[in-house]
Amino acid sequence: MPETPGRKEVKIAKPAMNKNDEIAAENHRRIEACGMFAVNLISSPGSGKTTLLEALAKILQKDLAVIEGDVQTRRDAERVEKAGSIACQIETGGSCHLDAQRVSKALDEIKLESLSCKLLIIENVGNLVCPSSYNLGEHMKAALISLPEGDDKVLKYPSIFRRIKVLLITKIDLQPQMEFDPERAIKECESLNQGFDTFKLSAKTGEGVEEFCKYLLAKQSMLTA
Ligand SMILES: Nc1nc2c(ncn2[C@@H]2O[C@H](COP(=O)(O)OP(=O)(O)OP(=O)(O)O)[C@@H](O)[C@H]2O)c(=O)[nH]1
Ligand SMILES: [Mg+2]
Repeated sequence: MPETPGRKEVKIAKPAMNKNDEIAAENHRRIEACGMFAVNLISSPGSGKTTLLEALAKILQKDLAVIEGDVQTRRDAERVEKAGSIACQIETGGSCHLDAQRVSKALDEIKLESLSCKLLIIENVGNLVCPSSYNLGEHMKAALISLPEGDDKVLKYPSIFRRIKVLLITKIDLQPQMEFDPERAIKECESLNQGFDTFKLSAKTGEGVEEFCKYLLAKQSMLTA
């Protein structure tokens, strides 16, 4: 293009997200080639992500592989391994979310292509905001809200609730002690998102866990049908 005097051509850099999405697409391709269904599990710290994964690991054993994301420590991966599943820890060293590049390295570390798991669950760093913008290569995002957090969180942190395919209302065993109206959280989520399923569960009593497990396995079998 001829240059107009006084005007400078400005090259616009590719947005950072494009690179992430490219790597996420490659992660997705690798996961699908192994016949696994992948979930990106997102919530505030302490909502019960790892406790749910321990409960799923007890049922699924080596049919489940988990990638754990935390700022620091290998604690969550150790918990999942102890419960019987394959686990790999990502320590972000400060970052408040996982990205596709880190997950790609973790897929290498667990030797994805040599596994014969049905499900891959990625526990994101405990944070309700930042993880929502980064695709990791998953088939679906699932968000947890636990009863002690309060039933008003969906509209306060809408970005993740717009993107989820599953809403998990956790620590349901605490219902008698908590002023938490599950229907309020579900209704507010419906105002943002018309395509999600809901499970109310307790990883402590086991309520709803088997049902959620069957749901995930049904999603996996649809991949290979
Ligand atoms: N009553 C009750 N407590 C639960 C349940 N699930 C988890 N907890 C408790 O909640 C606390 C936090 O659980 P974690 O599973 O470590 O939470 P997390 O979401 O993995 O936390 P981060 O990895 O730090 O983000 C622990 O003390 C658990 O025992 C549940 O279903 N009922
Ligand atoms: Mg955890």
